[in-house]
Amino acid sequence: MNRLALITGATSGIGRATALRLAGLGYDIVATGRREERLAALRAEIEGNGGRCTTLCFDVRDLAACEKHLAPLGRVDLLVNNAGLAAGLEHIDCGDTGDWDAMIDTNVKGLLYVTRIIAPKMVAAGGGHIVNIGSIAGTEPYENGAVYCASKHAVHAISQSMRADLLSSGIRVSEIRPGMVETEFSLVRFHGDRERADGTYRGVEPLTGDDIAEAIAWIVQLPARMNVNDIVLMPAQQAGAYYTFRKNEK
Ligand code: NDP
Ligand code: 8X3
Repeated sequence: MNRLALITGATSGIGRATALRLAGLGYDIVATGRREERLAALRAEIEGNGGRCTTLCFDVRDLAACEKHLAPLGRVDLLVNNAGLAAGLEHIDCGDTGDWDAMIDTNVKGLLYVTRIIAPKMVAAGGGHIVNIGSIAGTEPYENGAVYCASKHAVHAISQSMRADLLSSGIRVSEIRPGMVETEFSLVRFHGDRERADGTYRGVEPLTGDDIAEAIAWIVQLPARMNVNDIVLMPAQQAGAYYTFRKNEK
């Protein structure tokens, strides 16, 4: 029987790359997201490569939908809590409260809802691995990013606590905290403004979704006695939230 990996937010970026990479390692994939046609395309690609993929289309902010889709799953060996977003980039006095709700409800509450349904299955099975996608924003608060940074600080705290909670059940918890990764992230953050989104990566070679997927593939293949608690992955041109070297700029 193949191992099963559940990846939230697999319709683009890091999640999609991770689903493909883990399918290549022989995992059966359960891929989630809200965009049905993207899920169908992912499934076709995995199946075209000889893998197995189930797709579940729902919003992680909706607890009832999480329960409806995830409770029927059997054994889950690996959960990648990836679904998330940044919405807006403004000073706190100008922020959009709808954006704030979206970030907190998705990045924090959505991750908790999914974990609450899957972790007991791992406890019952006597083991498993949970990989949470945090961010450098989880330890480096930056101007204009109060709520996104708060949500990723929460992911960082939750990851540490859940690691302790699940230790005696043989469940490993790892957190990956990337810097700049070129995905749909900035397009979503800037509400579809392509020019502004592209500006994020001006003069920089950012990480790719495949780079993060590669790290996840490494982490999950380590011997059972080993765990990566926390890994910060950066583009070579970025040292931190405030330090990016952009080529061709003074
Ligand atoms: P993308 O926008 O490319 O992918 C985000 C994924 O999350 C999509 O599959 C999207 O699917 C899903 N998602 C968003 N909201 C919901 C929701 N309410 N319910 C279900 N799924 C949802 O961005 P990334 O791949 O970059 O982002 C993945 C994770 O990586 C996020 O947690 C992000 O915070 C984190 N991260 C990203 C970095 C970057 O620079 N790109 C750096 C550090 C961390 P759909 O829209 O179909 O629902
Ligand atoms: C995404 C990277 O720098 O926008 O988490 O926080 S950053």
